[in-house]
Amino acid sequence: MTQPQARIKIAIQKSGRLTEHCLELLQQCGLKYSRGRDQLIGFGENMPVDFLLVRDDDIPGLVRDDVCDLGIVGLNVLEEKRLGYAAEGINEPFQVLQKLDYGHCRLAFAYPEESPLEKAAELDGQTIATSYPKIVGDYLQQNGLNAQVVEFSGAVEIAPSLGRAELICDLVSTGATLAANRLVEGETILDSVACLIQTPVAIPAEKTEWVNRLVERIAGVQQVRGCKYIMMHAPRSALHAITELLPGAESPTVLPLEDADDKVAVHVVCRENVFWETLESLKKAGASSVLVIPIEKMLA
Ligand code: PRT
Ligand code: ZN
Repeated sequence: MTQPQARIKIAIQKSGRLTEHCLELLQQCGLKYSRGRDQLIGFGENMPVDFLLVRDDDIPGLVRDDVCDLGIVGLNVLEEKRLGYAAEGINEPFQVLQKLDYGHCRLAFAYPEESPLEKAAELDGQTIATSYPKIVGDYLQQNGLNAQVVEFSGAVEIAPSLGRAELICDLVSTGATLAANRLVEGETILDSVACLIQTPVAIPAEKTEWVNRLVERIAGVQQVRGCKYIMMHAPRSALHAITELLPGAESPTVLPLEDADDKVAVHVVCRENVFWETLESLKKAGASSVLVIPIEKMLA
């Protein structure tokens, strides 16, 4: 039986934009779990892996302090915390193992529609409201800009209308929140995505096997999620053009078609997602009966 101290702990967001994605990822790694009565811990039933459900802001600290071996958190939160640690002289507080395929957003400046400001170079002397004062402060310093930063812990987008700031720097994904507040998006200073992080402390021997297995499974799930199996019919003469159109395609399997000398069936694994635009281009290039099929598991 696994000793209690050999169980792996992974910190994930308790309730927010990353939660469902993180739980789904762990399930796809084969983890079956039950939730504690307080709902703050998920106990792995078939692997020595438990997860802690916490606020996303607490995840970097839990991993840095080795309370958890692994964590999943947005790069925006990580970067803000990393700058905080760096200011205290603590370098490399966590290892970023992998960027995941969810939680995409960008940290960008935004200006009121009627503002004469248009680009970051015009920020001197302005006041910027943000929940990410360290990232914004670092950007200003790197670019030799002399603006003031005011920290807002939420509802940053209303700061200009409250007269607290001339502009904001906040996370954007669709842009709907900015538009609803009559703000115009400016320069992006950080492209963010959920990241898998690991404690800076050496993993004890009794845990390494399962930490490595979990990390490998996460990588495997990520790899396969972006992949698609594509099948189509194509004129033999268009084969080259069609292969060029497929994102991240490996050498295709080309099969003859019964009663058609000039046409073949093409099967190919694409290592990137395939969008409608690509299908339309394939059709234009002569392909027909195009099928895009998700891949469940792949062993390289
Ligand atoms: O309670 P807890 O502290 O854990 O949660 P939280 O409220 O701090 O975080 P949460 O759940 O809102 O977001 C978790 C993480 O998701 C963030 O740290 C980002 O890494 C990522 N993420 C992705 C986003 C967004 N997209 C996003 N759009 N986080 C926040 N937003 C907000 C943004 O701040 C703005 O208010 O959504 C609004 C803008 O969205 P659009 O679609 O209108 O542009
Ligand atoms: Zn938070």
